Amino acid sequence: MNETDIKPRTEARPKVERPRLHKVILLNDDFTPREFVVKVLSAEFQMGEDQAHRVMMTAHRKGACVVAVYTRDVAETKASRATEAGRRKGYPLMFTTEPEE
Ligand code: TYC
Repeated sequence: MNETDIKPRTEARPKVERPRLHKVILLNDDFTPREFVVKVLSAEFQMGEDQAHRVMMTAHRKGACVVAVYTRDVAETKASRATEAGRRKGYPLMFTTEPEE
């Protein structure tokens, strides 16, 4: 076989797909103080104060706001940690996750 011959592929090459990303969603409630929501968003989602404030206000006005997207494990861990931070203070603050389309 010289250099120009093409060697047929012998190994199977299964189609790989990128893992689906999952959204972390912040839900509004009537009790959690706004400043506390901003603090949790900054701490858990590495957001600047301004962006955290915009996300909080969007959830406050519309009922919910997408915070960020991650692989499923990371999204679920961050949503649990952020929800737990509110629960420790006795607030009903809630973060959920759902797969992107
Ligand atoms: N609605 C809350 C209040 O008026 C503030 C708030 C905003 C709570 C966003 C949750 O996801 C939230 N104190």
